[in-house]
Order: sequence, then C-alpha cells, then structure tokens
Amino acid sequence: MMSKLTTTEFEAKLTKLQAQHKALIAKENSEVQKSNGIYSRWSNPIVTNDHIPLNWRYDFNHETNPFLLERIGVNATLNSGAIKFNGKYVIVVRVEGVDRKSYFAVAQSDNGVDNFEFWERPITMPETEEPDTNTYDMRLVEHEDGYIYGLFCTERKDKTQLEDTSAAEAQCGIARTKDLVNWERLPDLVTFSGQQRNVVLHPEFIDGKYALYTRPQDGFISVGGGGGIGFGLCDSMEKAVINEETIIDEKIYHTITEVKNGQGPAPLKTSYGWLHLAHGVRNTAAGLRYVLYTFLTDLEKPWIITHKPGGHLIAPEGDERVGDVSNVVFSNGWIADSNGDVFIYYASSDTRMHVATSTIEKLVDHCVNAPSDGLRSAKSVESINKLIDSNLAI
Ligand code: M1P
Repeated sequence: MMSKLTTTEFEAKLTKLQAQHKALIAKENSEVQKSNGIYSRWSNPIVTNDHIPLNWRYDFNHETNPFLLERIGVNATLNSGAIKFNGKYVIVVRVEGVDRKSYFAVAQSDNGVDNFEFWERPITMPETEEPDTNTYDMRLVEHEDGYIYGLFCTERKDKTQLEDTSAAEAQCGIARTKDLVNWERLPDLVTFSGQQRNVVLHPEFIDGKYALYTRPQDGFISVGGGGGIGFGLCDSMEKAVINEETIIDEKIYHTITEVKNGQGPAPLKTSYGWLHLAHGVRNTAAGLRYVLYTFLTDLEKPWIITHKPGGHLIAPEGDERVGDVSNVVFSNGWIADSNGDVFIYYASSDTRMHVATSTIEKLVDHCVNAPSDGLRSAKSVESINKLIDSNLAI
C-alpha cells in the first residue's frame, strides 16, 4: 500500500506533472501530406482533456491532497466555437467533466494549429430563471450589431416525462459578450418547434432582422418527422422569438443526411455566396455516423442553396473513428483569415479537438464544381462518365 507522499515526493510528482503538461501544450503540429487537395488534416489533436490546466483538476496543497490525486476529472474536450480575437485564434471549447456536465472554456493559439492554451478560468455562464442542466456546442458569431454572440444548446430534464430519467429537452441558449470573459445571458430562443439544437446566428441583419439557422426536432435525439436545417428571422436577440421556420436543407433518404443534419458554425461571406459547413447523420448497423459537408447559399438570400456538392467533406478517419461516441466528426467553429486561409475546427467521436486547413478559394471551387448528389446509383455513374469523357477529350 502506498503511504502518503513526503514533501519531497509531492514536489517531485507535481514538478513532473507540470513538465508533462507544458510539453503537451508546446508540442508542434504538422500538416498531413495525404490529402484530397480540398483540405489538409493535421497530425495531432489540438486540444484534449490532458490540455486542461492542472490547477483546474488538482489540489496543489500537500496537506489536503497528500497523494497528489486528481480531484476534478475532465472526460472530453469537443465541439468548439471559434473566432479570431485580438489577433489570436480563439476557440470556446465544450469541456465535459467526468460528471457528464459540459461547460465552456476559452483556449487560444498564435497560429491556429498548435500550442492552444486555456485562459485562466472556464467561462462563468450566467443562468436564466430556469437553470440549465447541461450547456454545450457554442456557435460564436461576431454580429454586425457589435456584440459577439454565443448560441449554445441548453439541456434540461423533460418534465413531461418524469418517470423516464433520460428524457431531456434541448433548446437554444443565448449569451453575448465583448471580451469572451464577461457574458450577458439573454432569454432562450423561443420557436414553435418542440426542441432545438444546432441553432446558429447569421452574422448580418436580413431586412433589418436577426437571422438564425435552426434545427427543429420532435425529440431529444430523434428529430422525428421534421428536421433539416431551418431558417427564421427575429426582431431582437434580447427576446428572441422565431414565429416561422423554413427548412432550407432537408434530410433525404439514402444520403449523408438521411437521419438528421445541422448547421455547423456561422457561414463565411465570400464573393460567390455564403459558405456553409454542416453535419449530416446516417444510421448504420454500428450506430449513427456523423460527417461534415459544405454548401453555398445566395449572398442576398442566405436561405437559398445555390451549390451543394454530393457527399461529405470530412468523415471520421483512423483514430478519429473511436471515442465516447464513435464514428462522429462534428464542427461548430471555423476561422477565415483575411488572406483566405480557413481553419476548420472539428471534434472526433465526441472526445477531442482537431483542425483541418483549407482556403476560401478551394472550398468554393469544391462547392461549385464537384457534382451534386444525384440520389441514385445510376446518376453517380453518369457523373463519373462525364468526368472521364472530358478527361479523354483533353
Ligand atoms: O454525439 C454526436 C452529436 O450529437 C448531437 O448532435 P445532433 O443534435 O446534431 O445529433 C449533439 O449532442 C452533439 O453535441 C454531439 O457531438
């Protein structure tokens, strides 16, 4: 049996923990050479549960922690919002404790691909009169009204089904800030759909109103008969109410969005239209499979899809396939630099964060020129034959 650590042993163990943590944060990342040309993966996850500061997890007092044990464990670091803030690449990470409660924490990097370091403390998110049981998946948007908004999922017990302890209700929580430290919590979004997840604020006013991408759903996991990426307008974010939601990208049989889909981060404005990233979900014998896809919408009417390549942009690969919820990639944050570089922040299998890099030009080119989903095998072969014919004609 191990006895309590002596002062020397305690200090040596703490020094070792701190050195390992420092080395992890300082680890350089490298671009993976194998690529389809549209984007590049990077070899290391950018944020894992081991990146969480030690003083959030360990009691450093020898008297009260004689074995130097971890007191507050972190299970996963996943679905992160992203924004360029004061010249840094900043992500607001969904940190999930070992108690299953998720909270938000800001991490920043100088180059967007490695050395992500957490700010001093996790975000203290004010609650509404109806406290959240769980908060997660923040979409960060610098709106033209001057605020940075964080829209996230707030989950509470479904009080209409008290006998079922896993019955929950998802709605859209709204908060705004100027500094990512002090947050003003606003009332939750009101819509006339049963539940909402993956709600995202469009960065610009549309006809003087706030525009939001929604994802109406009948149940907590299942979207039921509805679903698809919705779009709606509201007069104010201080009392946000969407009276009418229009489905702009529906779920379709035998596609990557057969079971459900959801808008990822806020779209990026390009001269060809708004560039979107979203996730699509299909069912398999091994469970749900989440992939990322992209599309363009009209600049003036962002609820109208102008180009949508068939299939996924990013699907889980290698180690990404395995985690708490395996076979999932999910993104709710990306950053476009003024030179056109794009940093796509995505989580794999609800466990850790990664980055993939591309450019606006490449992503737009992919949207415009890759064939759309013909919805039938024969149409897929038709697209390939068209490509072969044009190649033969060169
Ligand atoms: O487990 C995969 C994802 O499931 C949910 O997303 P959606 O509502 O689109 O199915 C969310 O809980 C998300 O956080 C999670 O990554």
